[in-house]
Amino acid sequence: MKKRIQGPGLDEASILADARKIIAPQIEDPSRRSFLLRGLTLGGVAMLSGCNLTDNDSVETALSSMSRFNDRVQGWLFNPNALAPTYPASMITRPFPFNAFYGIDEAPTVDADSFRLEVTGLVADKRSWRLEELRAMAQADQITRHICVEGWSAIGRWGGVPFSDFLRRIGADTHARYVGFKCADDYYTSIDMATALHPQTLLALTYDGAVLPREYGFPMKLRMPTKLGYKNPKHIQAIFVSNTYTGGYWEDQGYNWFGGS
Ligand SMILES: Nc1nc2c(c(=O)[nH]1)N[C@H]1C(S)=C(S)[C@@H](COP(=O)(O)O)O[C@H]1N2
Ligand SMILES: [Mo]
Repeated sequence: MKKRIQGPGLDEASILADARKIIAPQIEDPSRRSFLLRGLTLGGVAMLSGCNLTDNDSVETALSSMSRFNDRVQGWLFNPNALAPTYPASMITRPFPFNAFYGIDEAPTVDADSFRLEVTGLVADKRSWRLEELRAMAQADQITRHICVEGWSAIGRWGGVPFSDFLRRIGADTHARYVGFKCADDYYTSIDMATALHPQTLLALTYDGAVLPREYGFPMKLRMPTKLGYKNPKHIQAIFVSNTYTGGYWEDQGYNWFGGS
């Protein structure tokens, strides 16, 4: 059975190790997890992904399809009403760390007056937005923890427009799968609609009561305390609603797409 689906040069042990990494996080019950992981065969990988493992390309396709499957399972497990912890102002990390795929001096400079937020895709109202128009909407505030996969976390205070208010204002199709973001640097990402609508997901315009500083994402970032740092786009320039998977800057390099709890 194994031999039939195994093409020349395919390393069974490493394929199974990769497949286990992909399905491990989303199975909560540890006894079921070890059962599923121990029992996983190349035939199982082929079955879960609907791909024939005949060459390295099809292994890649199979693993990436399992990864999409894993994203969907994480989406099903996501509790849209569970709130991330919030903290008192005394616990804010000072100074708040900077992180990007470049140094702090290279953070993009965006001109506030000429800035327009582009809105495209499955939305009723595609007109672009000036910063003042976003500032005129009802604002919310949160003190939450940002967790970066590089091994640090920090508590910060962000203010801005609850993203679900914004999505409703632009007449977004909230049954669409994804909301995507393009940023003023080369960074881009996309998130699941359930997280986009989560009550703590904020289109953040301020940090600690002042205009969001350049290095922390001016003119706006999407703040999601339910997701890891790399899912929180800074310097947002364009937002689109879509049913097509578009990945992300880190996600396309192997980071988990769902990236959250
Ligand atoms: N546009 C853009 N957004 C980004 C990044 C980036 O490089 N560019 N890095 C991500 C990562 S990995 C982290 S940890 C946080 C860091 O945000 P901070 O500088 O406010 O700490 O931004 C995220 N969003
Ligand atoms: Mo990060």
